[in-house]
Amino acid sequence: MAPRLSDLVDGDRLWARLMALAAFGARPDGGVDRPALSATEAQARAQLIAWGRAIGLKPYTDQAANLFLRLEGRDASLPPVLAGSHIDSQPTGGKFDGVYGVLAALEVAEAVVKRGEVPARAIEVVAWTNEEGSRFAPGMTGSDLFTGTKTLDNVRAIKDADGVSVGEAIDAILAADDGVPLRPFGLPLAAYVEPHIEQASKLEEAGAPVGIVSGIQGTRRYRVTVKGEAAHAGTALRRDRRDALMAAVQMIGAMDDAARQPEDTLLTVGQMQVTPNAPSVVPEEVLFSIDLRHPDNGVVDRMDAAIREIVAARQGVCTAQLRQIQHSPSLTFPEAMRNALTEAANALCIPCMDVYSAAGHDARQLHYVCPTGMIFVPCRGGISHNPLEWAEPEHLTAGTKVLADTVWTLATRV
Ligand code: HGY
Ligand code: MN
Ligand code: MN
Repeated sequence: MAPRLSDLVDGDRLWARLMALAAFGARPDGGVDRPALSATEAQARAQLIAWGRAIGLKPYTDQAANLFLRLEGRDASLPPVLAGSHIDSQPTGGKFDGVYGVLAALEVAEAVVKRGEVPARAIEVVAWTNEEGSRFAPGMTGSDLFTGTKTLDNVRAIKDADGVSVGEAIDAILAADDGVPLRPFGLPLAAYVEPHIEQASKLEEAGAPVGIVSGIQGTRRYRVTVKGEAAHAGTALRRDRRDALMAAVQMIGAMDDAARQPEDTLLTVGQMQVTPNAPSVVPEEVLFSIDLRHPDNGVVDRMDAAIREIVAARQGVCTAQLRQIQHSPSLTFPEAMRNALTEAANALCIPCMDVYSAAGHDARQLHYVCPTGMIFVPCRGGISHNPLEWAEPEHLTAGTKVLADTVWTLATRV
């Protein structure tokens, strides 16, 4: 009897590649800073392409610079099975967020090649562009463009803090590619599976090496611009001031209070730009971000109304503009996909449990175009978006084994 595909998963090779990819954008504290569409990401992309080509995978890309590594199946007319995640990181990122999913998928492809049996469907490894949204906001623009939820013009116009547009950055990445053909967006898919670290501590607390993800919580993201007037900190009387930062602080305080009651909604103001940002000048303009999340769409929508009301009511003598840049309702992955993943784990006698994703992932977009599922593995203390992010090799291997047997089942089913 042919070995199970998972028997050919090589955890040491997976770990070695994880550590090798972590070198691109390595921080002195052990973390990773690999901004989307940056030179360091381009180097990591080239390394992925080289690994893929060495095992017979054919690279493809698209106008979003998403990277696909394709292992042909017996029937090229059948939609492929896709697996992967992203390789861009937060500025204070870790070695595993995103990259684990891409390299687990690559490991599965290599196991298929070693097995020597060609499945009916092609299997493709994917690294989505700009999942994190830290350099270019909002994130997930690669999977948004692939699935048609955003238009290329709008995405290309997004700029980073230095005024570089997504369009310029994509063009530079594509120009640096060596013989990687472009494909249109929207390739029909048989299924998509995304392995990822949990970025919370439910699996670790339960002692489960693998989580079968039931769904992803909903989110709305905003940018608020408050405009006032620059003035002298020593001579401008308070009654004459139009202080944009004080108005913003009032708004954020009121939003924080509103988010605590009645349900504790996750509200994060992670980014703030003050102009002119000079100690002795009354701030004339403030731009701040809002990241709002909750599993219940009704709670997110009620907070949306509260935020809009607070911005309007707390402008004072300033003016304020709120712009929603993302709205993704909470979702539940299909039962059939979750069952397939659970059956693969059970057949391997790998303990698994259902787990909900509080973090966002590209699987959110793929869910609306093909049967989609996610596999989580524990990360130490649930720490992520932090250089201390860590995952145990045996858990990463276990998740990859579950991915392998699930992908094989999906790729041999026609
Ligand atoms: O923010 C998120 O949920 C994802 O980790 N980028
Ligand atoms: Mn991620
Ligand atoms: Mn992340």
